Amino acid sequence: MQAKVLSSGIHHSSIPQSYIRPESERPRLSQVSACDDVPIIDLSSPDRPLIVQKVGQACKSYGFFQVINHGVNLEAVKKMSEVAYEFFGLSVEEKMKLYSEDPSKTVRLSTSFNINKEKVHNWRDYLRLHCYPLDTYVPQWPSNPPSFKDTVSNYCVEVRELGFRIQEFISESLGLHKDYIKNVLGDQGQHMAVNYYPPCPEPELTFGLPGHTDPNALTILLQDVNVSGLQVLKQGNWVAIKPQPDAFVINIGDQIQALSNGIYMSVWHRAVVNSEKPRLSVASFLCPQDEALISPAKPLTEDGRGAIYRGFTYTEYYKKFWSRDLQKDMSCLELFKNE
Ligand SMILES: O=C(O)CCC(=O)C(=O)O
Repeated sequence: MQAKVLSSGIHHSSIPQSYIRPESERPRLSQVSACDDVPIIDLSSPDRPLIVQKVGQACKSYGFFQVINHGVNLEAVKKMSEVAYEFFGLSVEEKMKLYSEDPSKTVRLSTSFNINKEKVHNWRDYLRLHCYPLDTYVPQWPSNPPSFKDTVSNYCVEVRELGFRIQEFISESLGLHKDYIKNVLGDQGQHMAVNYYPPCPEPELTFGLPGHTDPNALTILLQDVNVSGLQVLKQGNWVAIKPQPDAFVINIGDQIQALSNGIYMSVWHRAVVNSEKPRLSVASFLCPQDEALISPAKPLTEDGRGAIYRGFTYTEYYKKFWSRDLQKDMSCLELFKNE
């Protein structure tokens, strides 16, 4: 099969035309400053009300935060990064066995975002895995590198627990019962995107991933500690998030924005590339059960604004999300607003 991935060993001295963004959409890297007040929340604090308060503040003003002392085994995290690098270092023939452009596939290696729907491509390869229930999906995962299945399964179990803890903090911070989000989302799905951004000869002209919000409920992102690339939109400006050792970046997704009746923000974020080093990130997405009915929590609609969003199932939402290009100007959630 023809190599369609960027991690094919082919060296590019300039980027192909199909990756070049129009002038008005480029990342303008020199105008991006470092975010100097990233909320960092220590989850080992015995003061639970303080954690809840900090989570609430971060969700309202940024839609994202970082957690440290999060309880996920640091050795499991290290091994996850190592096996991910090993996977992208495999021969192109080996990797292409998993290649697919069909977003409905539960295991696939792909490139860019939605290569058949988008006008301009992104400088990214990614391995996308469904991860829950593990028994169903692990047999379909790559068996090369040989440690892949065990390492990634362990990581998935730990990260899922962390996600549930954070959902409790978020529920409480909205004045809801701690299990509110978990109860509404049902038996949550879990997906993973292992993103690999090869060095790019012209990083000013393209993105690893352009600005987007995540369609799911909560994202737990492991950043490459040695190579920056994540940027978030803060008060209309893109700011760079410096990787913090032993931390996860937590992003509020569209479903929590909807449940919170727009009080919390599904954060706009993007990944930029650089000319020197490959970069890796591992995004774990907790997603509502397919049939879960998502609508603003009743107590949050009683301030005179009513429900901003109409009710929808996650299946409906997810289909809509993948039928579009990742657009930098409008979140998919806009399409679910009440008149
Ligand atoms: O690579 C990153 O830092 C961001 C990844 C991301 O936004 C995604 O996978 O949706």
